[in-house]
Amino acid sequence: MRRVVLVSNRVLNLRKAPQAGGVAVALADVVRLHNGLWFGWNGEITTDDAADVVARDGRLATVSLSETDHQGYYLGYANSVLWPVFHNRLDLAQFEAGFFERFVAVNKRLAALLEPLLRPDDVIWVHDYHLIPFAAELRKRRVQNPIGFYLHIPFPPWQTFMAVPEHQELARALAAYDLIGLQTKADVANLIDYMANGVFGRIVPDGRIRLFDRLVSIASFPIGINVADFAKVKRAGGLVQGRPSVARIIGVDRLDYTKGLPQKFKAFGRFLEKCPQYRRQVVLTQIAPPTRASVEAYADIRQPIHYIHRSTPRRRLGGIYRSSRIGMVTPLRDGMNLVAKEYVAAQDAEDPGVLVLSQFAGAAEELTEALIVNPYNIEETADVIRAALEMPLAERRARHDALMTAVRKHDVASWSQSFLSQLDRVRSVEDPAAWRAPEPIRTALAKLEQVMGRRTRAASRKPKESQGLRAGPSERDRIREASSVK
Ligand code: GDG
Repeated sequence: MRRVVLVSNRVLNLRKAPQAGGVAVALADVVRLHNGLWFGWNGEITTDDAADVVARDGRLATVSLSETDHQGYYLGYANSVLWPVFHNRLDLAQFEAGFFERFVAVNKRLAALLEPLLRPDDVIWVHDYHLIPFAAELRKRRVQNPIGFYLHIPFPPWQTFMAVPEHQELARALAAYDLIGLQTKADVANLIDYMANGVFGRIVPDGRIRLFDRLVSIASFPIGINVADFAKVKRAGGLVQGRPSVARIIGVDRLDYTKGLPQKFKAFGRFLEKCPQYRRQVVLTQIAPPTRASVEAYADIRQPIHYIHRSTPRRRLGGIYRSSRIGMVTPLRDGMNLVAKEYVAAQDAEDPGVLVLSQFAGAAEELTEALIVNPYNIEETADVIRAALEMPLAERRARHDALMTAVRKHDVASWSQSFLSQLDRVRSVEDPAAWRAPEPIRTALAKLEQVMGRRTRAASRKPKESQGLRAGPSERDRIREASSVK
């Protein structure tokens, strides 16, 4: 059986309970499902020499980072440039000299450390924005294996992406992959817009995109959860403020400016103002484990509001979800948001709670039966909290049923399987390194070009009114059509 080599910034110790963080949670599941090797950073910071040693432990191969690498690559380019820009927060991006060079250097070093561990029939699956240049670095080392990339965060509108000084280098790096997977159709549209408008990407007849000298396939693969982990949970007892007569609203978000915590607290406050009869009847419990505390933009977001400012054991989370009347998932921008899916999966189908979901979470594309809100609209969100609390049982059941169908449809197993089989398909078209359109297509294209050439010449001789007509859909529409979700 061929091996799947997962590469991600952070590798978790599989024997320890998973910590907060969507990517790590999902990959821990994938590495258990597939015959896999998981390569990446072990979370430790060491001296330069120690950073060049790969530690093997069963399916894990990990390295540490030096202080300079950690500063420039992780805290710097990945989390102070790419994370804010990809979440539409250009105002928070720190375009500092040296960050990008360090980012590429770390990717180069990691690629060099992985290469000796690779086998000819391995399939390599690289995860997330930290590692965009990883495939290009492997290709420079003549690695020919299929390499796929999955972006866990949103892809921004093309003009936002063009603000990144190194956007062309990033695009070139993306072109080294055979398949790029994104969370949603909206992200696919954004990336294709960027490729068409920003770096002259062109569609080829088989639906891939010719970008620089490579052919790359793009599609959406909405990530999911391990439904069984949450489906059998029991209600949590003894939780802070967990009196049975009190309805709980639950929020679980890494402490991050994209998660919209201030807006959530404001909406909850506004709800209590508007509906005083609910005072002391409803509590908001917010679990907010701290992350990336040394990135500057994260320093300001601790609120003087009561919340659980630490990580909660995963086995307790399910029970907390199940005993909460409302799951409040209101990020300002989110690639997917697994908490929304976990909340749904943990509900009692006979007496389910209600999911309130931001329209800006990727999950909103699938979870259409949630109560969808604009998190910036405090007034509306406050009203939706009330509507959720007062929703009749029959409607709660009907919505939950539909949501559960969606959560089951794209669970973590089908997510990884569909990405990997698409990568196989893409590679089997032909060897992309030596890709040329098949002979019949080349002939057909040549004929089409001749005909179009004749038409254009004829059109330029025709009277004015026919000149504005287009022969067919625009390049952008064609690219979008050919790459829409499989
Ligand atoms: C990125 C993208 C995308 C949270 N607090 C605790 C805890 N968690 C777990 C949750 C969930 C995970 O962490 C968080 O995942 P999210 O998807 O909500 O968000 P990100 O960490 O930002 O993940 C996101 C995801 O990647 C996957 O592609 O959905 O859009 O931003 O599983 O349960 N787990 C424990 N204690 C906590 O206190 N044990």
